[in-house]
Amino acid sequence: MIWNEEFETLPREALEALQLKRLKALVERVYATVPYYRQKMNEAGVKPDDIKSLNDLKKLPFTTKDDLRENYPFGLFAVPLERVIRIHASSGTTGKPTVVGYTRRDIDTWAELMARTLACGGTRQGDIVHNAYGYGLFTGGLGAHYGAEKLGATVIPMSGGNTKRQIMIMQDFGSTVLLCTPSYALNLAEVMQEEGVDPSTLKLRVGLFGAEPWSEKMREEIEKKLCISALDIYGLSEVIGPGVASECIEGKRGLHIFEDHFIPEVIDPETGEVLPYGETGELVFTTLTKEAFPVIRYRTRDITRLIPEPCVCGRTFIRMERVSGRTDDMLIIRGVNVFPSQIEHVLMSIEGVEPHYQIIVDREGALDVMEVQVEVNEKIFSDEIKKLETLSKRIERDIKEMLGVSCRVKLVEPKTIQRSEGKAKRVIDRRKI
Ligand code: DLL
Repeated sequence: MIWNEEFETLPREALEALQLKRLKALVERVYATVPYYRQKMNEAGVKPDDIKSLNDLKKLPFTTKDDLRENYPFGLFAVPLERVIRIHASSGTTGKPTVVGYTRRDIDTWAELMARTLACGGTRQGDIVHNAYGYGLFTGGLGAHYGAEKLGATVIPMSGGNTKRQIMIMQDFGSTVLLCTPSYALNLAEVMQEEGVDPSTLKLRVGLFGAEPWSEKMREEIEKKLCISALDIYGLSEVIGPGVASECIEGKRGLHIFEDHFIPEVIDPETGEVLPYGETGELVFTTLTKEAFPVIRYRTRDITRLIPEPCVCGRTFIRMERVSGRTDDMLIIRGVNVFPSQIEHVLMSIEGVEPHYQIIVDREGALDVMEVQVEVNEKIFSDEIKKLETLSKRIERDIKEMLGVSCRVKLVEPKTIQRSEGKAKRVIDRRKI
């Protein structure tokens, strides 16, 4: 179902005209109201008047996480604080969080975008939306909540954690749509099994999962274990939260970016050069309608590519491929670039290996060493030692073949790797460089 037929199916020409009009207004407003942006534009020698076509976007300087840090907490707000009715923040791995603000209109826009996202996944009025994204400073919980209400569905504001209770509520209230991170969806499936709850007896039909990278194999796993359709939804606090892009139930391939509100670009992360459609690089966003916290050419560090071909669902918005990782997730092991998603891909194609793993990187002398700890199922774990050894050797060989880097594989007992209630932590880097 398309929530906003008028905008989501705009012919490209009309869409681009709308984007240009909004872009010009944005640049003018930001130049006038945010000293930091004004200074950066002056340094780059570009004035609001220089934006005459969408192509001129690339004249504008990028905004990075460091720019946000330098202006912590409210320095990049484009409206006085009295007009900000909500604050969210995302926790970084180090130091201070990234802080974002919303005016009343921003909250309305966000609800509209999340209503679109839910509808994209086939949610409609009458659905019982089980929202297990965390409520709080994280944008997942409240973002999805307002969208579900706007759509007219019945929302259960579960938040994360307390997994057994989540399952009881799902059974008793008849939840039909599940919202949470993909790693938490697997956690739910596992606890259901432990508790003897057969997922096919639940009313769950579809899950909208995001906030962390996951793979096609993991989608299959979740679909099988929870007896639902699993769709990918994407967003980040700096741009608005969830509601930036989402997969549709009809196409289930690539996430539609809500281009009437955000302009995407994919750049070469080394040179900053804009790449043609189809090429893989770092995703960059410009927000077109946000009032309190607009961003210009924000470098997300997420790696993907844009898919311009039309989709069966009828939406005219461009799609992005599922995010395969982050430029800053990339591990450099003895000079070889390694993404956790590549390791996940190898693991998931091996029978008996569970989708629970952790990558531990350390340094022995001058040498990087990588250990992959991975759970195997009960059946394999009770096999004789020799079989387990053969299996770990096989995984080591497959990883070496795929990534060109050797690692140690440690098979661990079922349920020993810590389960996530939100974003899973896949990598522990103990090197002190
Ligand atoms: O994670 C917003 C969100 C909430 C998205 C709920 C989807 C569902 P942040 O905490 O600011 O915001 O983290 C943003 O998470 O830059 C990506 O690296 C990652 N991420 C988000 N969605 C996906 C996804 C929310 N579908 C960061 N696939 C982003 C891969 C994702 N990574």
